[in-house]
Amino acid sequence: MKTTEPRAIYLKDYQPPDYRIPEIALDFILDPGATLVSATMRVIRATTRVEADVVPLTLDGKTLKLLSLKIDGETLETSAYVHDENQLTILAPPDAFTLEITTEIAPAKNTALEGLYMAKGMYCTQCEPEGFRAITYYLDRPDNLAKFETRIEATQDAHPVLLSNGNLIESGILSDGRHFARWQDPFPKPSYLFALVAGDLGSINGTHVTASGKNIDLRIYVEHGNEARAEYALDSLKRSMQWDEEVYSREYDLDIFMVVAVSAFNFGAMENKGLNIFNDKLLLASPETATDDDYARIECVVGHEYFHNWTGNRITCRDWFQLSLKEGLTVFRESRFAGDMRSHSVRRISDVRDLRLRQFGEDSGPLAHPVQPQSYIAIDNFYTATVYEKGAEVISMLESIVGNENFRKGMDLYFKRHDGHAATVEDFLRCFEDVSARDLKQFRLWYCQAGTPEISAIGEYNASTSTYCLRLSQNLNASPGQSKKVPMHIPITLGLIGQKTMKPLPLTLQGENTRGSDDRTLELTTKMQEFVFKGIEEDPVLSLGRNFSAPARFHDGNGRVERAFLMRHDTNSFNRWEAGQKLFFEIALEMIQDIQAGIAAKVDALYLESFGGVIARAIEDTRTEGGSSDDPGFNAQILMPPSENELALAMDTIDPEAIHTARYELIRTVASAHGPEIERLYLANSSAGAFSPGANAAGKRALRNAAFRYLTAQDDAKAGELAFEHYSNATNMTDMMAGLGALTRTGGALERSALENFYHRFQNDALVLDKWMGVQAMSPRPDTVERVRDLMDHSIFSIKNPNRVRALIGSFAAGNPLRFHDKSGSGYRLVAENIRKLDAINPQTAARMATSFENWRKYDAKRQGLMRGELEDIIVSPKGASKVISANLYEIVNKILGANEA
Ligand code: B3K
Ligand code: ZN
Repeated sequence: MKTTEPRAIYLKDYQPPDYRIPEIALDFILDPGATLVSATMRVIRATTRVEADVVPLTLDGKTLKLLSLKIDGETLETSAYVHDENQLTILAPPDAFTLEITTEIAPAKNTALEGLYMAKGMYCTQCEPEGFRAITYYLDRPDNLAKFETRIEATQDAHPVLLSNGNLIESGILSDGRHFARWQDPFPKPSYLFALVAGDLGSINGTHVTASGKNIDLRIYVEHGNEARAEYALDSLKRSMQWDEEVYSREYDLDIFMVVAVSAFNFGAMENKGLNIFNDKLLLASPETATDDDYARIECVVGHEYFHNWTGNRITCRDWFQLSLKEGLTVFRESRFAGDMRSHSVRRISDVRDLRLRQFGEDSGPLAHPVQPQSYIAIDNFYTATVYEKGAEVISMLESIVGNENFRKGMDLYFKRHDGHAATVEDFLRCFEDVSARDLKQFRLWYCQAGTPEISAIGEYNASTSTYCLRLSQNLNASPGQSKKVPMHIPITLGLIGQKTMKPLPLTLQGENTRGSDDRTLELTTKMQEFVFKGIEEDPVLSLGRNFSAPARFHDGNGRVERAFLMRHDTNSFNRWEAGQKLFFEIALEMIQDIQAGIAAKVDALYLESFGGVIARAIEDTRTEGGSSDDPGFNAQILMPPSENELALAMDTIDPEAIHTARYELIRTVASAHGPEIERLYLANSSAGAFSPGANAAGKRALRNAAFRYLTAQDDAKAGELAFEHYSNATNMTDMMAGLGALTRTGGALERSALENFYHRFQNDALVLDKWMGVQAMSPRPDTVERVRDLMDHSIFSIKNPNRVRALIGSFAAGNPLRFHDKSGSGYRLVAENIRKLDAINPQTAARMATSFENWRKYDAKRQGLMRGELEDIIVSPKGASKVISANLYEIVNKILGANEA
């Protein structure tokens, strides 16, 4: 815990360490209240910075109790070192020596869930980014790579399974009846990749034979009784391993790959070498307990953590400012994997929605930062959508600029050149410059400049010369700490569709001799550029920013008629979806204005007509399954309007009530206009038959549930009955949740009955009850805040478990804008109270939750005042003195309150 003004760390201050620790042997004698950790390390003075005769060695620690300290077997005199619980300095160490440190830690008291902690009687670790220092004093920084050996000693009955990184080299029973295991990891790694698990766990096993014929032993450890629910994760793991061999020629390197599910975890999962640790929510699935979204997330997170073995573990980061080097790249790899496993268009749509919702919001507010931040107070706060999702978009742009072939060559070179080292973003980009002979200096700005570029297009068709002149321009607004921006290197993919023929036109630039393709990527590198296409024989409609070719806002200059046209005729499925979304946005924004002016809002006829076309096509696709039709998952996406949170992004002053009213009204109007067709779609996609988690079956469920949303749009008694029937007849969790979701809108006895039924059915299953809490927290009904408060008193809720907190409070804050932003301030109070309570228990989770207030300045004065009041109350006491809060929470709240204050 810190008070105010914790120290910031700057990228520009990076220095390599004065000493290296190439080897460490750890010995854990596990005990909930007093675990003894003996660390024996070989320390060598680095040769690069040896000017002074004597260079002290400073090691990081966090709330540690030092029991003993030896150098080369001799206890060190107290005058030879200084220490507190957060640091240990040996004043005049020799040039090379063995250092033995014994510390005592209390895993059972560790509620922050970093370092070594306990969850349901099981010991486990989370060391990224700086948790290892809560285990022993160490050079806890990613540029120190060491070979680890780990001995674990524990009771046999409560902790029969003892795991760490690498290969098991010895195990046995001790004279007092306890037992031990020794693990050795041959691959040097930074401390953030260390892991230990000790518990009473069941497991499922599998094998993967690599392309070169090596057998890899695969094991997933779970609580006893959950084994069958880990099968999908095991299957996903096998497919990930194969995919990385096929697409990147990367094989796994150890003989065994283990994954452990844990019930209390601060985020999704962690890529520790050979021993991934997963939040159980992202590992366990069965048709009765997991939705299709859960299955899809498990598949891609298992892939993500596995892919880190090369992008993150074999090649790690020099310092935490390079975080996107591993995270952006691994999200990129994960996305491509998920697309290959399921549907590229559906995955692209979901990536873009997520990016706009979380990253664009971040980029336009007080927490905006570049993909490579320049400073931080708590590095935990920089595991953000910008570093991850925008970081992945940057890789995707790099691929389109250098081309697929050079991209693969550049990746090969990166693996070859930097394997076994801690690298930087520059090192990475240099590989692509070297293979492609392209200068990526301007492209590098994507890592340095925060904010979302605006790209505007003005197209002009000249029938007499058969040319189409496209003027593209870019603009990037100032962001905190960056007042002046320079033009970026932006790939812009586009197409032209003939208005008459409704066919794509070949894109040949003036001066080119060969006929161009129907879809091409232009590179915008200056503020404004003109491109003239020749041989354009008819007036076209511009399809700009295909597949969302850059993380930007695209202004294509199209009107509603063109959008409706593209919704139907664009040959790029992403842009067909995008045209529908844009049309919806424009119409909804107009309705919002009417609502604010007290005029009855009317739905545009063109939208209703276009929507009719989409349904007709979806029905047709359902009939012609397997043909050239769109997949059902895509049709589900194109049928669903943007969420209230997405609509909020388009407003200068966000009006949560008007947004809610307009969106519901639009859905109701569409439902009334196309009721019979929507019903046909609902019936044609019934969920009958054996359950499959695959893309097609999941897509059909999504499509049917999209139709179901419209069929229950009136939120009246009839809708309630249909929802209850949908819920009661459901044979899988996806349909059950869709039914429950509708019932939380319609309310009444049927809602109560379904919620009770659900609770009794799953009362012993915390993960499923998280969904039950979440769906209630997202109800638009006026009593939701009270309901959430009641649920906080329910025996299943615990503020110490991040899954429970995210399910209840997180769903409310992020998924219920109507009630979170209730004018009374009751939603704000609820969330702020929990942030304050959480901070004393788990600062990382508290800080993350505080970002719910990030865009407080985009609301009206009253709401701004209420939010600011809650934020101030987190950091200052009524008398004006600073409160004692964590550095994590301080950094976030201070930035949210302070920036843009001018
Ligand atoms: N690398 C971890 C994230 C660690 C977050 C620490 N606050 C999981 C991942 O991105 O794969
Ligand atoms: Zn990652």
